[in-house]
Amino acid sequence: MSNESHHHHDGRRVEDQRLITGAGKYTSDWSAPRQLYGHFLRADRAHAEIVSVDTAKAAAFPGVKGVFTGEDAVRAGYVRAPHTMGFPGKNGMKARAPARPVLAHQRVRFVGEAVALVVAESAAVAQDAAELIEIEYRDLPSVTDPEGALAADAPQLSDEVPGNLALESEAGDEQAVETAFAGAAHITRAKVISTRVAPNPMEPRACLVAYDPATESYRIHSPMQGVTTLRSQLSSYTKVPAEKLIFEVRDVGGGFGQRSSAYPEYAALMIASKALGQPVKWVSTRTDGILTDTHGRNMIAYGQLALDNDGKFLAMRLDWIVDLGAYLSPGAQGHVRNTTNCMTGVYQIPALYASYKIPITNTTPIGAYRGAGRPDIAYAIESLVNQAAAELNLDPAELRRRNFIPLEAFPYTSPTGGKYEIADMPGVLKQALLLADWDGFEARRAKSKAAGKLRGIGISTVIENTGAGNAPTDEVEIQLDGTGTVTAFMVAKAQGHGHETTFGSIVAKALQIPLERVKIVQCEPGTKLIGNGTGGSRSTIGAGSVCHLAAVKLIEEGKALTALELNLEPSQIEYANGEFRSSESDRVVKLADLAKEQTLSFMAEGKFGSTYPNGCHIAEVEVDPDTGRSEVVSYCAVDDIGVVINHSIAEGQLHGGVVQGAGQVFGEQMVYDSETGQPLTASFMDYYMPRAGLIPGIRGEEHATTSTVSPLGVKGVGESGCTASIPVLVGAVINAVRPLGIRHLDMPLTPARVWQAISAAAR
Ligand code: MCN
Repeated sequence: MSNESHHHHDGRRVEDQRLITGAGKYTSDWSAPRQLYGHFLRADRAHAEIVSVDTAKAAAFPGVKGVFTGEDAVRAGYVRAPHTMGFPGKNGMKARAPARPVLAHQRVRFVGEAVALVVAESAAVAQDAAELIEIEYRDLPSVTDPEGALAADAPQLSDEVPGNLALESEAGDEQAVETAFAGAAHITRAKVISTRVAPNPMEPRACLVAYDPATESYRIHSPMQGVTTLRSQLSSYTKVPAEKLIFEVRDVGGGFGQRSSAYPEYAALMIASKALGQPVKWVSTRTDGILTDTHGRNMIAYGQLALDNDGKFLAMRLDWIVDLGAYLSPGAQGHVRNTTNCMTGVYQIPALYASYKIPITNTTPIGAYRGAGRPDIAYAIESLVNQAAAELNLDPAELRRRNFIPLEAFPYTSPTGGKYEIADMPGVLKQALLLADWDGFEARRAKSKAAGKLRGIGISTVIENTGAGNAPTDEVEIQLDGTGTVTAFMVAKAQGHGHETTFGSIVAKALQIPLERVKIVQCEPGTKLIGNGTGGSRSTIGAGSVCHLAAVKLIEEGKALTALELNLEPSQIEYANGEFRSSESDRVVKLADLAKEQTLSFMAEGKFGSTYPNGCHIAEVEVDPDTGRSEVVSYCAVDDIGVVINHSIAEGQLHGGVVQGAGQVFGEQMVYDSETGQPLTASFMDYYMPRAGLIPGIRGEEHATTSTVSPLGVKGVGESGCTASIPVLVGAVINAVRPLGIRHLDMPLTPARVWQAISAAAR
């Protein structure tokens, strides 16, 4: 986002010196006196009855302190995973969730499910001993494909979930859509699949639990995205009161949605630490993580878009199949609900209807993953729009222009109840077309062709909801001490987002003091504060805004204290640059003076609704017809993220999101063998990760409209890149090969897949 305001006031990320010099403290950097080490034995099959588990040899192995199984989990009552599927079902249906003991009991339902926990003096001993556990399984047929799971003859995962259907739901007005389709001049149809991906944050999942019998409390170190939700989920899983679960976390190496959930491993470690009277630490391997960190996406949409003779959208219908994996994860709902919120995209579509079939399968449970449903709905709509433009031989930019929600229609309530604040789509589009030199594309295509390459251009115009969390409120406490240092406490949790810089600068700006005098502390152990976790790109709207409110409160209360001291009225006191003064007095009261007797505390809270960041991305690719390899040769992004706190951090967030989307487009995918249910991509040997060179320098610009949702005027940015980049990159590749007669390609657009499509088209 290189506009002029970009260069002067950003400053470096204050956390980076620590994070890039190895001075960060991640979960496995914590150790507790007398700590033991855990290793989880995991199911090596997708679906089976557990006939027997014999732990005798493992328990007798030198150095082993304890072996725990599903029996222990059932005895502890840790059997009902919390889930959020409160999404209203069709005809009053409620979500059906299979029980999930924290260690598998009687049945395993996916490869990787934890069956036993071995605790020993070292991690290596625990791992060796786990090999001695003898489990007799009776194999059951498995199903890993969500459409297959809904078939009448599909293997059944759970008596509690008849037909493997966890929930059936709908949104919008089916009748209105049918009427509109009956009168339409043209109907575009497409099956759009948002593939299953593994989140793969840099820091592997890990957990250290120390039980304290004196207070019956558990001290827990684990990578997380915020304490409030995680603590209440773990409490509901274990029935241990939330105040007895004390989290202590310093740095977190990436999250992407996956860290917001309570995992069964954490609860199993609680059982072990309590039983053995010693702390127990577990660090996952990369393969553990790929198998058991909640996966993302895996949504299939059968989409239909009806248009009139002028290319105006009349109606859209989406029939979704949304896989949840073997169990309902705590984060199961978010991505389903988000597809309804932004179901119109940026377009005026008078009639909308979506149906949802939400099955369980013999696969890793699914949770929120960067964008959580918003990339999926954007991909579905944008694919339909691009395909409609191609079928009608219209410029896809022009088709969009005809159908945008006009500026004067904001605030806009979508047919499914999304309340869009403001988005200047015609303006965003115009700016992006110029930036990308849209009109010069045919000349560039001809040039590529002369060099033997197929050039394609893609465009996406997207909007998404950010903000509005589940916590009742976001609280921030600011403490002012006798050195004049201001410390802001909150329960959002950065995982690489630069909150120490951005939230620090929000406080510093409000107080007109240097950033060096502000400290940001997130999720202090035992904190009483509540608030939303860092997810849904809501931290700046929520915790960030409340940082501002708390600083304003400090100024107001500081004026009252100064007035007392100077024998004046608060209205006679002015504040600037860390100093209180009055025209009635020649004394100056500094921030440090206020707190010289004792540290002062200022509390603020706020609850904010959704903001709607939006943007237009345009990318160009060159496809090599001989190898099927796509190279991204240009990437332009014009985004409206409201007021920007720190331009280089916002730009970094956008880049990260774009490349994460590109990873899904070009290679990332969790693949299961349909016969055996075995995952085929459970290590980096087989699971593709995007590299830095995948996307060339992104040319970005801002097109800001100020949000009125929060006092800062900001909109979220943490996920926007992902939402926009998936449709734009897929669209660009399809555009490149369309002259060969190829109309559709499914992700991932690996060289092999594209080459096969090109070869088939040539026959
Ligand atoms: N920001 C800004 N101006 C704005 C909006 C944001 O300067 N108008 C800054 C913020 O102050 C913050 C960063 O940009 O430092 C992201 O802010 P925001 O959009 O509020 O999002 P969150 O902080 O709530 O982050 C969550 C979001 C999500 S949901 C995922 S998933 C994701 C993402 O952030 N996971 C990430 N970005 C990630 N970045 C890193 N490094 N690691 C992850 O796991």
